[in-house]
Amino acid sequence: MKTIFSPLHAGHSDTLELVAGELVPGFEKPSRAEFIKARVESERLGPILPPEAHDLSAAKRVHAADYIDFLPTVWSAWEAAGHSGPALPFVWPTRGLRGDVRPHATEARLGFYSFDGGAPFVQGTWDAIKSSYDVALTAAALVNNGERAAFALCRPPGHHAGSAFMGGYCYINNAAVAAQWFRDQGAARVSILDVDYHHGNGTQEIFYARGDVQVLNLHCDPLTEYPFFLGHADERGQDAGEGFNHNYPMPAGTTWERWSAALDDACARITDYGPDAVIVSLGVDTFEKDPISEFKLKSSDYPLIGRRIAGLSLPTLFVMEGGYAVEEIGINTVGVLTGFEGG
Ligand code: SP5
Ligand code: ZN
Repeated sequence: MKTIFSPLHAGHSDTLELVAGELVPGFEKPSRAEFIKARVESERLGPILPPEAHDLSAAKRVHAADYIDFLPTVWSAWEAAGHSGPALPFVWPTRGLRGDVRPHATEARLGFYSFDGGAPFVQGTWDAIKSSYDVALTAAALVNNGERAAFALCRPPGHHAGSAFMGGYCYINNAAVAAQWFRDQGAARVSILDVDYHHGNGTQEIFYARGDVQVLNLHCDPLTEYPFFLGHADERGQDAGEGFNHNYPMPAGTTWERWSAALDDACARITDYGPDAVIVSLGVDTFEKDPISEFKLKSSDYPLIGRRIAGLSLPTLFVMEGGYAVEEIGINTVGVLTGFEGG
């Protein structure tokens, strides 16, 4: 299959994130994408192509326009306010505060448009976000034009970004953008299968009241794991979306046996739903050696994921999400893709 990749991801580098009382170097770093790209090449998965530039209208189909318009302004406003290090929020409009009045100060807007201190901005961040969006839409077009599958090597990832907020290394929700774009191209139904270790809270929020995009999430139980405040099994969708959201929270220590049973169940639901296309939010932070995660999948498990997804026999767009064991991220990610092609 073809891979879409942009070198502009690399400008989103030398970040910091706020984790449990500490500012630490960002786990979501450029070498992630470079290791994946190198493995795509060494495994001869297929051609690696650059993205085509898109305007932001497709982003505004799933995100608030004011949120999308804010993102390109952050770094210059942050610099103009006298800062030189990464831009991060530190105040949020939680319950009891006004979430309906947009503040003027950049440091306040960062909190207004985020849910955590895990989506930093440096000088190259906007160009990386935009390139990641272009990568997703370019890969989606390949699938829409008849390719059985395509790989959007997105960086930064997207699944924690909601309609009007960033967080968890995510800014624009690439998978959600692609799902809406498929709908706008005429797909009647689209399924999003999120296999990242963390719950895709942004994707769930965006489609929660809709029946035309089914969302299935396999992840660590939010009672004990980030993003903590969404992703429970009783979240089934609302209104027209009732019954079209499915969460599979699993405990720390989960291995292939339990995880693959959830995958089988999710795949059966996709088949029942009968979508025109499936989008895989492909995180490999389920890996046993992932530095921030607690699942225990092995490298040999990843091709089996691809094979199971291939069994759906649907046009399939893979969108890169998380995975922080940098040495093995290429092996595991491309393992899913070669497993898909072999299956
Ligand atoms: C796309 C994606 O995978 N985003 C994940 C964001 C996770 N942010 C919280 C990181 C918490 C790190 N905790 C370290 C615990 C080490 N045992
Ligand atoms: Zn993750």
